[in-house]
Amino acid sequence: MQESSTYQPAQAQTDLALQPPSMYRVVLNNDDYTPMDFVIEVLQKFFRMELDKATQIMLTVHYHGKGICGIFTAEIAETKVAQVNQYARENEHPLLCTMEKA
Ligand code: TYC
Repeated sequence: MQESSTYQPAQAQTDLALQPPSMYRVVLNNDDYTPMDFVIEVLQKFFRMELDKATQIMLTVHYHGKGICGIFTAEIAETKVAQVNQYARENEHPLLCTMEKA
Protein backbone atom coordinates (compact mmCIF):
# COMPACT_ATOMS: atom_id res chain seq x y z
CA MET A 1 0.00 0.00 0.00
CA GLN A 2 1.41 3.44 -0.93
CA GLU A 3 1.44 6.37 1.48
CA SER A 4 -1.33 8.86 0.88
CA SER A 5 1.14 11.63 -0.06
CA THR A 6 2.47 9.60 -3.02
CA TYR A 7 -0.69 7.77 -4.03
CA GLN A 8 -1.64 8.13 -7.70
CA PRO A 9 -4.94 6.84 -8.99
CA ALA A 10 -4.69 3.75 -11.17
CA GLN A 11 -5.24 4.45 -14.89
CA ALA A 12 -6.31 1.04 -16.04
CA GLN A 13 -7.50 2.21 -19.46
CA THR A 14 -4.65 4.59 -20.26
CA ASP A 15 -1.61 2.90 -18.76
CA LEU A 16 0.31 1.71 -21.84
CA ALA A 17 1.81 -1.16 -19.89
CA LEU A 18 -1.67 -2.64 -19.51
CA GLN A 19 -2.56 -2.43 -23.19
CA PRO A 20 -2.00 -5.34 -25.56
CA PRO A 21 0.97 -4.73 -27.87
CA SER A 22 0.42 -3.34 -31.38
CA MET A 23 0.44 -6.13 -33.95
CA TYR A 24 1.97 -6.09 -37.43
CA ARG A 25 1.25 -8.08 -40.58
CA VAL A 26 4.36 -9.48 -42.23
CA VAL A 27 3.71 -9.36 -45.96
CA LEU A 28 5.37 -10.94 -48.99
CA ASN A 29 5.25 -8.89 -52.18
CA ASN A 30 5.15 -10.29 -55.68
CA ASP A 31 7.87 -9.82 -58.27
CA ASP A 32 8.51 -11.35 -61.68
CA TYR A 33 11.83 -13.07 -60.93
CA THR A 34 11.89 -14.90 -57.59
CA PRO A 35 11.29 -18.62 -58.24
CA MET A 36 8.06 -20.02 -56.80
CA ASP A 37 9.98 -22.81 -55.07
CA PHE A 38 12.18 -20.27 -53.28
CA VAL A 39 9.13 -18.42 -51.93
CA ILE A 40 7.67 -21.70 -50.66
CA GLU A 41 11.03 -22.51 -49.01
CA VAL A 42 11.03 -19.10 -47.29
CA LEU A 43 7.50 -19.59 -45.95
CA GLN A 44 8.42 -23.02 -44.58
CA LYS A 45 11.79 -21.95 -43.16
CA PHE A 46 10.89 -18.62 -41.52
CA PHE A 47 7.16 -19.02 -40.83
CA ARG A 48 7.09 -22.76 -40.04
CA MET A 49 4.37 -23.46 -42.63
CA GLU A 50 3.51 -26.89 -43.99
CA LEU A 51 4.02 -27.31 -47.75
CA ASP A 52 0.30 -26.99 -48.57
CA LYS A 53 -0.10 -23.73 -46.67
CA ALA A 54 3.16 -22.28 -48.02
CA THR A 55 2.10 -23.13 -51.59
CA GLN A 56 -1.30 -21.51 -51.03
CA ILE A 57 0.26 -18.26 -49.69
CA MET A 58 2.84 -18.18 -52.49
CA LEU A 59 0.06 -18.47 -55.10
CA THR A 60 -1.96 -15.74 -53.36
CA VAL A 61 1.07 -13.44 -53.67
CA HIS A 62 1.69 -14.49 -57.27
CA TYR A 63 -1.90 -13.83 -58.40
CA HIS A 64 -2.91 -10.95 -56.11
CA GLY A 65 0.39 -9.10 -55.53
CA LYS A 66 0.67 -9.57 -51.75
CA GLY A 67 0.14 -12.20 -49.10
CA ILE A 68 0.21 -12.27 -45.32
CA CYS A 69 2.82 -14.57 -43.77
CA GLY A 70 1.71 -13.94 -40.20
CA ILE A 71 0.83 -11.33 -37.58
CA PHE A 72 3.40 -10.56 -34.89
CA THR A 73 4.49 -8.01 -32.31
CA ALA A 74 6.77 -5.26 -33.70
CA GLU A 75 10.06 -6.80 -32.64
CA ILE A 76 9.25 -10.25 -34.01
CA ALA A 77 7.82 -8.78 -37.25
CA GLU A 78 10.98 -6.67 -37.74
CA THR A 79 13.15 -9.73 -37.21
CA LYS A 80 11.16 -11.85 -39.70
CA VAL A 81 11.32 -9.07 -42.34
CA ALA A 82 15.09 -8.68 -41.88
CA GLN A 83 15.71 -12.45 -41.99
CA VAL A 84 13.63 -12.99 -45.13
CA ASN A 85 15.14 -10.04 -47.02
CA GLN A 86 18.67 -11.04 -46.03
CA TYR A 87 18.06 -14.65 -47.13
CA ALA A 88 16.59 -13.45 -50.44
CA ARG A 89 19.60 -11.17 -51.09
CA GLU A 90 22.06 -13.94 -50.17
CA ASN A 91 20.36 -16.07 -52.81
CA GLU A 92 20.27 -13.16 -55.29
CA HIS A 93 16.48 -12.97 -55.54
CA PRO A 94 14.53 -9.68 -55.45
CA LEU A 95 11.86 -11.08 -53.08
CA LEU A 96 10.62 -8.29 -50.80
CA CYS A 97 9.15 -8.80 -47.34
CA THR A 98 7.53 -5.83 -45.57
CA MET A 99 5.42 -5.16 -42.47
CA GLU A 100 2.32 -3.07 -41.85
CA LYS A 101 0.34 -2.25 -38.71
CA ALA A 102 -2.55 -4.69 -38.30
N1 TYC B 1 5.81 -14.18 -59.45
C1 TYC B 1 6.90 -15.10 -59.19
C2 TYC B 1 7.12 -15.98 -60.41
O1 TYC B 1 6.29 -16.03 -61.30
C3 TYC B 1 6.64 -15.97 -57.97
C4 TYC B 1 6.57 -15.18 -56.70
C5 TYC B 1 5.61 -15.49 -55.75
C6 TYC B 1 7.49 -14.17 -56.41
C7 TYC B 1 5.53 -14.81 -54.55
C8 TYC B 1 7.44 -13.48 -55.22
O2 TYC B 1 6.43 -13.15 -53.09
C9 TYC B 1 6.46 -13.81 -54.29
N2 TYC B 1 8.24 -16.71 -60.43
